[in-house]
Formats: sequence, structure tokens, C-alpha cells
Amino acid sequence: MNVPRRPPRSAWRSPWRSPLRGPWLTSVFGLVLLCGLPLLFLTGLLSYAAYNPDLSPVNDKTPAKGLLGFYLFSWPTHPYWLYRVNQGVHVTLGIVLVPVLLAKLWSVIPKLFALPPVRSLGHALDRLSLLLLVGGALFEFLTGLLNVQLDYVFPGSFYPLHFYGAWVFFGAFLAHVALRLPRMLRALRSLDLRAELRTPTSRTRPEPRDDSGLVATAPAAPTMSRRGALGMVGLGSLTLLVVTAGQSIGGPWRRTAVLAPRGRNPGTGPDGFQINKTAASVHLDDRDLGAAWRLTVAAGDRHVTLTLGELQAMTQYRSALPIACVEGWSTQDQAWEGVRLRDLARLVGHATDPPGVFVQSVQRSGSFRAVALRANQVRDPRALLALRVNGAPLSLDHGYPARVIVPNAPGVMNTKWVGRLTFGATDFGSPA
Ligand SMILES: Nc1nc2c(c(=O)[nH]1)N[C@H]1C(S)=C(S)[C@@H](COP(=O)(O)O)O[C@H]1N2
Ligand SMILES: [Mo]
Repeated sequence: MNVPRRPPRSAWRSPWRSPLRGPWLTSVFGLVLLCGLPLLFLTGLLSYAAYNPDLSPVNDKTPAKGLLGFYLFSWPTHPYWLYRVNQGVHVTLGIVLVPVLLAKLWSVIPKLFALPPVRSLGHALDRLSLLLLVGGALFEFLTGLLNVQLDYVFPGSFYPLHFYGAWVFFGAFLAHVALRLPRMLRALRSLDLRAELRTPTSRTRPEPRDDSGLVATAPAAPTMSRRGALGMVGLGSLTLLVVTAGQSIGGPWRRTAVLAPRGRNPGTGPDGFQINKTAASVHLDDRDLGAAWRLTVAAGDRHVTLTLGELQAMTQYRSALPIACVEGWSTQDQAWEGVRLRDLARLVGHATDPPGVFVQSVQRSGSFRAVALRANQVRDPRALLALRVNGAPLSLDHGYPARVIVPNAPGVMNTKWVGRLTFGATDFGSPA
């Protein structure tokens, strides 16, 4: 007598029934990430190097980095726009890849929840690398997005989280690529992209069953074609590009960056460009920045004290430079005017080849009020202690009476409300 065969257990228990899932679709998303994630990692590493973390404990948010700092090099001052472009690419690409990352995760969901969780030692290692990969990806995207969107959500701690997370994630990514690349290339050849882009929902069939575990055992009827799925993800990425890229292009495009809300309306006039921290937010007012303000310039046991009038009496130079923040926003070139850093070094005995400088703001609390600059940054003739911008004295919020502006440096190095410059020091009071 014939006993009716029950479908295999996994078939009727699996809640993942989309007929679109399969190695080909996963591989298409995978290919995009394979191109995008290394660029994201590389621009991240460069961004990290640009802080000159090896120069000073003040610049170094990840003192335990050890070997992970192996590639650090002295960040150049040429070309002056490199950091701006690097950071714009890093942040914009990170945001644009979000839909692709989510689509890729969606496409492999049956694998992530496959039972039994561990079948063998090899399988256990594979799953562990997937855990680091998926966890690492979500962690990196989340910390990055929170930092960009909500600003100082992680006071001081964003850097170590994002930095160490990046290494864990990229290690898992490399292992994953090594393990899956041949399978991915095979899967990409299994369907023809152009044919898929012409296939409507009605003619959409599941990919052939294989051992990948991605194809549904009991697929539901399609509600969308692969073309539709790819289009939806592509459109999602394109939309994100359109509503964020403006923050890195700056100028009038700043307004189009509706996803980067802060600084969208910087106003007009000479100081009509983005401000991250106002003077009031760090409790600075006329008592600190008015007539009583002095600049101390020091080197070794020499020091001079200058009033604003005395600074204005020194030779003034112009530099057209942008502010480019780690968060991805940047301004177009602004016309800064002020005293060359190397001229200030000369006042305290460094007539030629000045060393680096430790810059301190009169700001009394909060992060980013001190930074060490490398000798190449001091020596660059475009590096200024700026007193004016776009033809007018600095506004209080842009750093009146004096701020640092250095070519190709992260915004965080352009210290506002400067009170002290110590040449040849890299830390509070410590010589180089
Ligand atoms: N004293 C002081 N200087 C500072 C900061 C700060 O918080 N305090 N923020 C830095 C950061 S992170 C950036 S991006 C720029 C922003 O400059 P802006 O507000 O003039 O655009 O200033 C830098 N200089
Ligand atoms: Mo910044």
C-alpha cells in the first residue's frame, strides 16, 4: 500500500518562501558590496591617519591600537581637498550602501536562522565568521550613521568603537570573500543579468534548487520580479545619494541634503557656512573672547603674549580652504585671512624649519578643544591662525578672535577660539 509522502520537515516549516531568493540574487548584491566595502574600509583608514594619531595622546582616541596602526604615515597637506573628498566618499558611500546591505541580509536570511545551528566543526567556524560579518556590518553602519546623524551621541567613544569594529568586520569580510568567491562567481554566471532585467513578475521563476540553502523549498508565487527587487534597492540607494551628497559638496547643494539636518541653513554673509558648536554651547562669551583675550605663543621656555591688535599688525595672508568634518559634511573653499603659523613660530625662536605645534582653545570643557599639528602642517604657507573669513572678522561661532585653518586637515584640527600655541610640544605641557 502506498503511504502518501510527507514533504521533508524543513520544507513545510520554513517561513522563508520568497521565490526571488537564490544564489544569483545574493551574488548580485554581494558583488556590489565586494566593490563598495573595500573602498569604505580604505577611506576609513585614511580618515583615521589624517588625525595624526601617532603624534599626540590628544589626537589618539584609540591608544590601545597596537599593530592596527601599522600603516599610519604623516598625513600630507597636499592636495588641500583630499581629506574633504575622502570623507565625503566614506560617509556618502556608507549611507548609499545601506539598502544593498539590507537586501543582501534579506536574501540570506534562511541561512542565518538555519537549524540545527551547528552541524560540524567546519560549519561552526563558518557560522562564527558569519556572526562576526553580519554583526560587524550592522555595528559599523549603525555607529557611523549615529555619529553622522546625531552628532555627539558617543562623546569621545565613537572613534574606538568604529575603529576596532572596522577591523573585526573587515577581517570577517575577507574570510567570507575567500570562502564564498568561487561560489559567487559561479552563481553570477547562472542567470543573465540583461535577461533578468527584461523578466516581469508573471514570468519570474525560482532559481534552481541547489545546496546553497538559499532557494525556498516551497516557494510562494512571486509578487515582484528580480528586476523589481534590484530596481527597488537601486532606487533606495539613489534616493539616499541625492539627499546626502549635498552635505559634502557644500555651497547651495547643502540644502538638498535633507538627511543631514544639522547645518542645512547656515545663513548668508561672510560666516554663512556650517557651525557644529556655537560659542554659547561651550559657555564662551565676551569675558573670554573680548578685550581681555590674549594669545600665548610658546616654545621651550620662551613665550610671548599677543593682543588681537598685535596679531592684526603682523603680515596677513590669504588661504582659500574648506572645513571638512569627519561627519562627512564640508564647506566649499572659504577665504581665510590671518597670520601664518610659521610666522608665529618665528616669534619664539623657530626662524627656519619650525616643529609641530600644540594648539589649545580657551574653551574650558568638552572635546576637540586641543590638538597637535605635525611640522608639515605648521610649515605649509597656507596654514593660518585666521582672524577673518570672507572679508569680515570671524564670527563668535566660527572661532573669534582667532582659529587655526590647515590645508587637507580634518575639521577637528581647525581649533576655534585659540588661546595658546606651544611649538615643539605634542601634549599639555610636554615637549615633542
Ligand atoms: N575649540 C573648538 N574648536 C573646534 C571644535 C570644538 O568643538 N571646539 N570643533 C571642531 C570641529 S569637529 C569642526 S568640524 C570645526 C567646525 O568649524 P565651524 O563650526 O567653524 O564650521 O571646528 C573644529 N574646531
Ligand atoms: Mo568635526
